Amino acid sequence: MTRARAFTTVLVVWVISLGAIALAAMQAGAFRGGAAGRESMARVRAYWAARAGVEEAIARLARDAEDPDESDAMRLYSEFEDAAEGVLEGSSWTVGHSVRGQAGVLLGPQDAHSKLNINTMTQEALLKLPFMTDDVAGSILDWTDSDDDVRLPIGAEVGQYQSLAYPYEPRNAPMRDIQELELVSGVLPDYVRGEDGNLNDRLDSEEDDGDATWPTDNHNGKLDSGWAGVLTASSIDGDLGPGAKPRTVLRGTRASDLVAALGINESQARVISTHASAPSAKLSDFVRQDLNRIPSETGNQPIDARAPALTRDQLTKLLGQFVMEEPEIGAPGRLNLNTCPAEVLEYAPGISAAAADALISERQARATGFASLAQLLDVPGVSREQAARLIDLGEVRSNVFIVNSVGTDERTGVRVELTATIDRSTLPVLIREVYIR
Ligand SMILES: [Ca+2]
Ligand SMILES: [Ca+2]
Ligand SMILES: [Ca+2]
Ligand SMILES: [Ca+2]
Repeated sequence: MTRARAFTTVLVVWVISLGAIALAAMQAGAFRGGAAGRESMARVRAYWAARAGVEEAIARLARDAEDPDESDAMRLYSEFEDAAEGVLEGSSWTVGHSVRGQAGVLLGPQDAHSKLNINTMTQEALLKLPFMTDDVAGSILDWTDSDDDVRLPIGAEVGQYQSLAYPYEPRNAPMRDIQELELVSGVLPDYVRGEDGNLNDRLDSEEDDGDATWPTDNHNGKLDSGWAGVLTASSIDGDLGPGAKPRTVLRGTRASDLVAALGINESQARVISTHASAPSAKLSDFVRQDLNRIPSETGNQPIDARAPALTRDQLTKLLGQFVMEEPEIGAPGRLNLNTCPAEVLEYAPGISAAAADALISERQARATGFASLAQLLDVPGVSREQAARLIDLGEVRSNVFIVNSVGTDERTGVRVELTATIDRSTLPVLIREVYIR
């Protein structure tokens, strides 16, 4: 009896002990589940805040696309800045970006057109980049050109990539993403990223703490990014001109239609339409020289030596409302001369340092930026030839912006980062790509 009781007691204690262990395990599980639940709720709140930041930017871009202020090229950017911070219930967002070599994080989306499009770069232009060599520049051009012929003296085509342990093929078409550069033979990720280890165009804490964490950085409060700080693959050219109206293709437009569209006389219209029919003609040719000096295709004789020069107003209309030929869908974007940093101009082909300096100081003096390309002719220290070259590669408005929006749950500090590429090269505004971190 005693033994049985003792047994029972032991059994009960054992059962109770097991029960206690089970209960403790269940409580621990419930605690972990609760923490996970709280964490995921915090992530949901942070996500919606980040998303609100992206939507605010899209709303500003759509409004500007539908109702542009043609006298103020910078209005969109101040509206972006106004919408760059906000709060939802229990959470907040910040939209920001960093500019290579400048301090901290600036409010608002990154203008993709403030960088040079990699798909427009020549060998000569590529060679100005730090760490660039002839063979890497050749390999980049081989990566994007459509053929399989290895560039001389040295480049890389399909054979080079097929001989790797993990073979792949070059795109043989324009790059879609700046990260794609890292696949090109001879390119190291460090060249592309510099201190911007996560390639989000934003100075993050781990990118400004020296060697404490990857990536290595110089802890100077500035994002010393690599090639990706001056190059992009995201900018897109479009056919929308001032007032978001489609531009007219100049080549093939009848002289009589030009008279009405530009407010010019018949001899001016004839020079423009005759010159535009030449395959090598560029819109910038009408800036390079006055109409009475534009030669005919066959010789050095002017088309019409008595054609009056275009007035500023006529030239503004010509450059704003016309394109030489129909742009291809998704063609590489042009550089925005209102927003490109001085450093990006250093890598722009054919632009002298003096002209770049003059452009930047004139721009700083104009709160509304350059409202039209024709205003480049007013920049002291920029020759007509330099103005024409700026017009060949540049624009005064942008189509594509990259919105990096960080949502933060106020109570837990949990963050969600959304990076959305938004595009108004056609209307309505499109979201091309979204990354979530
Ligand atoms: Ca190729
Ligand atoms: Ca970063
Ligand atoms: Ca670091
Ligand atoms: Ca730095």
